[in-house]
Amino acid sequence: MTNYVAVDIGASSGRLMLGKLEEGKLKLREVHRFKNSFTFRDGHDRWDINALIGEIFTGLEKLKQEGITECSLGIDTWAVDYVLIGPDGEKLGDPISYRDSRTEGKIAELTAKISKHDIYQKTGIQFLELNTLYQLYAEDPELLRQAEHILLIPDYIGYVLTGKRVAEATNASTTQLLNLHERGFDKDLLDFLHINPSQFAELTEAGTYLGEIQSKWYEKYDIPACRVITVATHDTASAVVGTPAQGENWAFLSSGTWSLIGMELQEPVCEPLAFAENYTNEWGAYGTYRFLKNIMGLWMVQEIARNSDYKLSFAEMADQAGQLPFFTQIIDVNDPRFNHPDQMMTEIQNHCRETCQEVPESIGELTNSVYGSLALRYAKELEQMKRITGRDIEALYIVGGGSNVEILNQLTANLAGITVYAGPSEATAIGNLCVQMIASGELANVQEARERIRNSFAIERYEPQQVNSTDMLEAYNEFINNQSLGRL
Ligand code: LFR
Repeated sequence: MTNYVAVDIGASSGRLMLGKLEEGKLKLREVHRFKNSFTFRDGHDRWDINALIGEIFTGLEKLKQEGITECSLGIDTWAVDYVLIGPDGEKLGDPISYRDSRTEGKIAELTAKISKHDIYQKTGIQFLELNTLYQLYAEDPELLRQAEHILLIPDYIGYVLTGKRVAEATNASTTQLLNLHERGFDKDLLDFLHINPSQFAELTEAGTYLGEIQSKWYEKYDIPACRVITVATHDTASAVVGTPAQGENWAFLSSGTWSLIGMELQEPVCEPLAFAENYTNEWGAYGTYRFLKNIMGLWMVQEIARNSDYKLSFAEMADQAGQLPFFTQIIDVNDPRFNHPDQMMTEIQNHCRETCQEVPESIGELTNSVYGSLALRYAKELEQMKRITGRDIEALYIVGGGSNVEILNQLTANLAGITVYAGPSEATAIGNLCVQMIASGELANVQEARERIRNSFAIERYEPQQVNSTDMLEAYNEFINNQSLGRL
């Protein structure tokens, strides 16, 4: 029986999960978990990539100690960030985080030279300052010139482990540098950035064999023999594979540091309405598209926790938030002011003050204001997606760590007026494992994978309770429109 290992690293934590298929059921066990965060070094907010790779080896050593001598291994992480590699094959510096301030104002600057419309027609990708396109635009030109290779984070980790370089497609699409129609890196955009196409590795589909871990690592660490598979290396792409959806008319919400709400489509949707509403068409595993929007997500709650020195656990925060009436405040969660404020609590309070709302003071009140506003935003985007795609949405599948927040699941069901299914919370790692299982032939395809997930993990169901959601959504839309007008 094959041992499958998912390395899944998000912006706030990483883990190694061991997965197996036993009597038709997926069995999952956490082997190692570690924290992740960026710190300000050498003028930028940077990830400590060597430390993350060290954690992978620690996890693999634990497996070996348990007696596991062989495994299949897949790596997924957050998207858009990259590592520059010099001629000697070594990184030119620690990768800069997408929350670094270097890209502020860069969309406006760049799109004054190439129109937004042209970029969207080529790429179908939403305009977010964190996209690799704007990061590379803001990059030190000398470093970029020295760089022989540019690898996104999971591709870089795969390269360190195996010595093989690829540009996995689900993650590469988030760069906003892929041409949807030619299904490759867009020559004009690369030219514009003074990047030679050879600096990027070959575009590779999820589910491809990458290589074995290089022998030098076995000399240093006592780890199992690992066969590395290039999975859907973008964590959100893996989360969608790991979504236990059934039938046709469903949407997903991958809920973690970010809330990614969207639909799995067979064709991209780049029509004017999608462009106007800044919807994205990220590439999914097996030729699908993730038609979605980024919503600020639990980052705001994570930051409230950090600002309050982790006085309450996330469960306690949710509990206190749930005891208060919702919608006392409405926050425009996608206001860029919440991207990376010095102090999230103060930023939320200032936003409420400036919009003449009652100012939330306690941790419970602040968390309550975020949850209510997230649920409103989810409901709004579900309506938008129906309008843009012309398709119905009958159920929402919430996966990821945020699917454990019961009150948020119920609020979302109430406001959207549809059934919400919540779980599994480890959908990303599960999606990572399933792509490996499909590659090895143990699972036939994504449909079978999703059926197994449904039969293997507890999934909670939330039916909408009677609320006057139409009035609430109208008030919300008016508030958001006023806010964005104010920002123009
Ligand atoms: C989620 C995620 C999102 C991406 C953001 C930045 O972890 O990968 O999909 O937009 O992080 O990389």
